[in-house]
Amino acid sequence: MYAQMVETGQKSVRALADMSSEERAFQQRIDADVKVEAADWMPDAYRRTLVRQIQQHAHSEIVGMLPEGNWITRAPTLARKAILMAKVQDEGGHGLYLYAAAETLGVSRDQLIADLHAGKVRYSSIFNYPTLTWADIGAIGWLVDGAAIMNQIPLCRCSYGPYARAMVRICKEESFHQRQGYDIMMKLCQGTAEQKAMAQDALNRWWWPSLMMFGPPDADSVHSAQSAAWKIKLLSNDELRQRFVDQTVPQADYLGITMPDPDLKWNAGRGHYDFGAIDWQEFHDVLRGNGPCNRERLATRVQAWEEGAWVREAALAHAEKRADRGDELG
Ligand code: BYC
Repeated sequence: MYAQMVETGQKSVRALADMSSEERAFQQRIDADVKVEAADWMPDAYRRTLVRQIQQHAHSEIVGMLPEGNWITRAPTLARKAILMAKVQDEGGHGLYLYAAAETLGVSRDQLIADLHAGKVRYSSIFNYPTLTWADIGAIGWLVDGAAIMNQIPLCRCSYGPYARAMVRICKEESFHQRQGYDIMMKLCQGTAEQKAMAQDALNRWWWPSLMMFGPPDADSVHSAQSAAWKIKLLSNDELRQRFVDQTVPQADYLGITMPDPDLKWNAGRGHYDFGAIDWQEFHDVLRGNGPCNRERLATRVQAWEEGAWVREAALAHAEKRADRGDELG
């Protein structure tokens, strides 16, 4: 699939013969699976692509804390509350690893955050949907973290060393997140008819947005061909989406709930599930800022940043004091 993507993307991916000697040497190292490190020479466009993708990813983790964070005070038991708090804190940690990975490319974290708050850069579409019931917390862990793992496992092998290494730890934590979500869904599905209906309702609302997380269809994906040539993307948007559907449908069967898709059926010839058409208009509306919660999410982040100013100032003052005293940092 990777080779096919590079081939079909020939329009946007230049042949080795058309490259400068530096670019050619860079591409040959990528082709030989040598990791690119922060201090290595890299084409400006490779650097820009990584800054774009890694910061979008970092922002997604931080904004992604909000829909679930809303349920920490309403978790049904002490154990569920402790688990959810740990999960949401993990997402904050993922954001920090990813901002650190982006910083190795010569951008400052303050600038990345300023760009997010100014609405100049994206975060994942999925976090612009509301969490209406406790079952949504189960559905997010099961579906959203499940989709995230599917997308992120290949990123552990991507060509940029600092990003790939950050992803290894993130993926381990995402596995726990997915399991905790599925566990919530299992409890609800084994509970009363009303609880099972809550689980089905959450699946109905989160299924299609989860499929959109993988990005536009390959044919409309502007960055895929070049990112595949640079081995930032090892599997295509559609390929990952299909794998996610194939993995998740049997899990829904086990729960005894159904995807909200009348066209979903096993295709023995393809060895995959066929599924219905995704509403790409909805995806583009969300990307343009018109999803159900876009404004609320951004406003909450900006408010948290402003209210946290004193913490950053105190931390800086403390670090300066220690530096003046000649203390070792760390
Ligand atoms: N949402 O050419 P394409 C998590 C944009 S956090 C918004 O295919 P690319 C979690 C795309 O940016 C999970 N925008 O792009 C956290 C591009 O626009 P720009 C986040 C999207 O980059 C807390 C345009 O559409 N994961 O798991 O080759 C709690 C064209 O797309 C989306 C990552 O960020 C979207 N869904 O491929 C729980 C993974 N899809 O930038 C869970 C890392 C596409 O030209 N990122 N766009 O303005 C990637 O793997 C890739 O960036 C994507 C898109 C597959 C998402």
